[in-house]
Amino acid sequence: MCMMDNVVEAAYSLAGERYHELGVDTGAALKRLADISISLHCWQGDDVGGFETPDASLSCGGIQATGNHPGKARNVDELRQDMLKALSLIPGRHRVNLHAIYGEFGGRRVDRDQVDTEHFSGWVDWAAANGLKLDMNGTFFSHPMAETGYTLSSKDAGVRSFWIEHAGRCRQIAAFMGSKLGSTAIHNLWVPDGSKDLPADRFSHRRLLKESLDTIYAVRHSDNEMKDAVEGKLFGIGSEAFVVGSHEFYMGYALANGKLPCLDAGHFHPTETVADKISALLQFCPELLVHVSRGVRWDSDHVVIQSDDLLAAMQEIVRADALERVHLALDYFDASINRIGAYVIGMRATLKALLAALLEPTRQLTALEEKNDNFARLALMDEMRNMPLGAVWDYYCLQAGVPIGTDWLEDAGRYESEVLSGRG
Ligand code: RNT
Ligand code: ZN
Repeated sequence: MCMMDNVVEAAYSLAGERYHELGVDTGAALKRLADISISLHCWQGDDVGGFETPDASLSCGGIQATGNHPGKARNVDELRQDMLKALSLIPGRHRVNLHAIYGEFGGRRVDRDQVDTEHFSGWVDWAAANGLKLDMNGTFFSHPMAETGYTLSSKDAGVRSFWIEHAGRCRQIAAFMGSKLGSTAIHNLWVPDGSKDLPADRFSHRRLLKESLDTIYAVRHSDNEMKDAVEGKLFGIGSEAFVVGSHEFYMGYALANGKLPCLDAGHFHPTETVADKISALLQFCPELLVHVSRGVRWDSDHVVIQSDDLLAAMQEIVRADALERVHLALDYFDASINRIGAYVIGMRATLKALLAALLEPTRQLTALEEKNDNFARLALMDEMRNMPLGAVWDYYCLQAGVPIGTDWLEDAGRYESEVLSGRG
């Protein structure tokens, strides 16, 4: 044991006493934290380009990665290597979230209506070999059939049926992942459909989207293999005036059809937060998917940090005793910084926010509230910000065998100079 380890253990023990005074058991909190798996999004590793063709890149469709930091993954092997590097700097056992454009197509052009389980069997083997589970997303953007701005809600029946076929195949792939890896895969559906300027006919597009979804979900899969989530949005790039799949649309659809609403933290009006929506939706649906992201002005996909919004969302999940019911998946893409760094910042921030929530004296806060002692409730909430969370987190990292504190920066920097900088 090195001296640093002693310091971390001593700090943890003192921190434990501070939390104990408030009736919080740090050991129990760390046990609960270790049980939480977050889905790591593959698309941060290559700026949402995918590997369909050698020159694949993110093109129009409501989302955009900005920046040209060198070293992005150029193929599946590099992406896997990068994600494993990132995961080696993050405590816990996690999942990997894939998109249809990340299949292994063997250099052939495989269109979206042809994508199949065989293109993902390599991912399944890789996940199994590395103790990971997988989740899946259909890719309804960066494609000529999405160029009008409409996919599943297009007025063109041919366009709709192309994307319905795609969705069906991606759900099948999710079921394949879930059954092979013995852990339900979430298939999340997000389509970019909408328009830049005022539409004359919102109703028909929404009716068509609903019909397409009904057709897609008429095919049933076992819950043990896969579950469906649907993700709404307020606006996107090129869909500023109208998004067909708005929050209300998908909330209605999910509740009426037993699907998981997916709340993306960056997809609401700036003064709205997903935190407040969690306990509302959990009254009506058994499970939710949260896309952990960070909105900055018009961008909904900045790297996640320990913002107030993130902490509030994690507190809501813990306070509602809903860790089993809320699935967490990161969703952001920043092409302007070291991409492994981006992964690790977001994962560690989310875990730290969860830990802060797990270390909250929720029972005391509720008791104060029930006594109408709202001054004390507010004071205790604010004092919690200065509790030695970092000491508990460092100890967790020590136990998990991952770098403590800022030690991982050196590691990520070395990977950048030794591996990433060699990429053209
Ligand atoms: C887009 C949605 C969606 C995507 C990913 C790549 O606004 O948030 O979740 O970010 O599917
Ligand atoms: Zn999202």
